[in-house]
Amino acid sequence: MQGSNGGVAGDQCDVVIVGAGYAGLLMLHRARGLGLNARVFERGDGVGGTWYWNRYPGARCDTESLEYSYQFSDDLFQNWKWSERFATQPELLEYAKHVAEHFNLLPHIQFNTSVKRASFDEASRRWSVKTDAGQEVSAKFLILATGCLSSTNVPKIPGLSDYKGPLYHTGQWPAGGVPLAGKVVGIIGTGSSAVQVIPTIAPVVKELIVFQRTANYVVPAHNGPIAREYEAQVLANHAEFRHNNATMIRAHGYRNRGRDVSALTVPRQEVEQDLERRWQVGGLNFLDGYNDLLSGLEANKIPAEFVRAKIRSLVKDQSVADLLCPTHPIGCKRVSVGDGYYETYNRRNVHLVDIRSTPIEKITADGPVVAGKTYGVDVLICATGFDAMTGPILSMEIVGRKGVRLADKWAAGPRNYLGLSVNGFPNLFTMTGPGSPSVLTNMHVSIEHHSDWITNCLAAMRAAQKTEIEATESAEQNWVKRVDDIANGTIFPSCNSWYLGANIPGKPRMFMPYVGFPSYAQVCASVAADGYAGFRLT
Ligand code: NA7
Repeated sequence: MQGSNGGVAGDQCDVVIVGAGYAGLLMLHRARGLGLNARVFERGDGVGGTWYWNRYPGARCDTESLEYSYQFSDDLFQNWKWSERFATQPELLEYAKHVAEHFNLLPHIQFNTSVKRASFDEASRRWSVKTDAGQEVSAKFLILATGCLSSTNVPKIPGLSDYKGPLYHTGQWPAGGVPLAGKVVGIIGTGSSAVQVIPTIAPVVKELIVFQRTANYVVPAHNGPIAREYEAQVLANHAEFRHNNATMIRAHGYRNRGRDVSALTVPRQEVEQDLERRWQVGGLNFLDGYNDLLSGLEANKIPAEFVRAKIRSLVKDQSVADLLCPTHPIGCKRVSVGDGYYETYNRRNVHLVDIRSTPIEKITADGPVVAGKTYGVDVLICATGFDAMTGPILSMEIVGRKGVRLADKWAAGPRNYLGLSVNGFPNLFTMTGPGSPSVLTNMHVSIEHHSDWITNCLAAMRAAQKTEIEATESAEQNWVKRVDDIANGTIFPSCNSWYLGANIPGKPRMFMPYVGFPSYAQVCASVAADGYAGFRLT
């Protein structure tokens, strides 16, 4: 492994990192810390990844700001002040810029550049990376920090291209914003993005027509200015704060941790009191009270019914409330966090159209047609989510040993080892990809964990004078089975979520993330301690 800390290299470097979101930035910093010549390609014209693209009205994080922060640097952690309990998109983007500048990362990032193809050359044992600008760069290591929710899903509804008004996807929102005041706006989708858009724009638009396929569980955020007293406590106990959160199944929310007992063994009234307390606190820890709310369908019915009762009490028109009541197990699809979502349906200018019982038949020049009725809209918003986890990786043509394409290898679903490495694709690492806890966790913790693990691995290789690492086929098979077995002990496979790829027509159905950050981190640590067991090092 050669190394230099110089600027953007020519056509040879040690490491190519794809993506300058939070994962890519940290990986770049870490690789440079090892003295490697690392280069990032980023398709946007700035850093921030998810927070660069998702600029829709009301966009904010659903993990609390102090937890959704890089924690590897005490200096960085102590010297950034968040304004709100749940940070807004503009502030999250500022944070990414601040980090890039603070660690002098910008000279090593090439913006407005998409990687189109990466192939492993068996003669030179290097990756050849080709960009949309026609550049070709050769690198020893290829690290994909492409994010999990960065390939937008625009539904293939007949006639969509006939629509004459402006059409936007929440995940590709124009940087300058979109004028919506006084307009009739249609929005398709009621996931986390829509849950943030709907209450934000309802007061300014003339009419808002929401096309709902699946009703969603939304718990309150109770967002507001960050509590400075709490912030001071956290800053004073940074190491403990970081450690405690990493012991939680989703790597956040230690201060709201629950009891290690089944909800079914506790009097119902007591469980409901706990849920009410959590509802008043707000945030994603709503389901953390007991150990079986996400693993037992019977126990899961208690919080599900609790939220449905809340919906019925918050929404005045009971026929609308009925439509807004989800029927799938709570948490099976990602729970959304937001303020004022259900109450927004009490507004006279907000209309809910059920497209579960009668799907959108087509879209005409004027707008969507449902049950023979055309809903004329001035602006149409697709809040229809993403081809999650595998989408961003497979948007590039990745070719490993013996000319095998990753898209072919993953035709029946993603297969890898530790969610980090793929058999047949030496010296390739995926960050927060399928097979790792990723989207089920506080992403910052998962990102730091992966960047630490990869950095330590590269350092260990250098120390042992190894130049190539590749997951073995059997380690990969065992890992895929392990991820699947764990998921099968939970409620996750019981509904059609994007965790399973079920939102994308034709995508193989396979539960992609690993459930449980602490056990995952433990396995990764013991693999490294065992001299990278399950990997072939040459
Ligand atoms: P999500 O959570 O995937 O939500 C997408 C929404 O769009 C959801 O309500 C979908 O209904 C709906 N959808 C998707 N395709 C269609 C079609 N073809 N027709 C009608 N409705 C459709 O994406 P978000 O952007 O809201 O959130 C993504 C993540 O970002 C979120 O989980 C957080 O991690 C942050 P469905 O449920 O599939 O029936």
